[in-house]
Amino acid sequence: MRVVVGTRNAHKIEELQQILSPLLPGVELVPAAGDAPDEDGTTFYDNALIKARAAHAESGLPSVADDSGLEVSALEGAPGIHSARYSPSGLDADNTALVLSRMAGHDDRAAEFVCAAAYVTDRGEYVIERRWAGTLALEPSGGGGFGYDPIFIPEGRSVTAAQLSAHDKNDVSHRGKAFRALAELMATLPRS
Ligand code: ITT
Repeated sequence: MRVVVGTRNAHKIEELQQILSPLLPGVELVPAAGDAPDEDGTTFYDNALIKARAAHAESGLPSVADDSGLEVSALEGAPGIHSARYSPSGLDADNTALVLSRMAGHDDRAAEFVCAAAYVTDRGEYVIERRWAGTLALEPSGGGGFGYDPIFIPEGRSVTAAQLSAHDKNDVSHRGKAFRALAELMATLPRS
């Protein structure tokens, strides 16, 4: 069985391969073709469905997609669904620098990653959302992961997400938790 992955972010695709492959034996994950859809939803949930629906409509195959981002309490939930393009360049280093600069003067450094994982087939649509709590570091550290990982210190850890191994990150991350729950659900559904 082939399942299309409706994301263009290579880091996410790599994480999804690592998370889903052991749980879905016999399932081949293939990248979506065609143009990315407009993410004009107002929630992670809506945008994940928009991406999975577009991949399904284009391919005719069961499709998964991820919409995710970082919510910072002191910034009233920003960057949130705008995480990928928070700074004008949209580069990871610029996005993280902008978050850190907006945190100047704030004592509350609580933040959470959010991931909505969507699965769309001819028979139905499913979305599961999971979170990963932590705090913001004062400066970036670590070379693993992507996006805001270098400034995110997961709850219960003393290093940033970018200092965790890929395995350790997937074990506890928003994406790991959301897609493991989705894979459990997918395994119970008829394959169409
Ligand atoms: P697709 O829409 O093609 O999936 P994207 O990167 O634009 O790719 P999103 O709109 O879901 O995806 O934005 C996700 C952004 O949130 C991502 O670019 C990072 O900046 C941030 N992010 C999400 N998960 C993350 C993680 O595990 N570690 C660090 N940053 C993350």
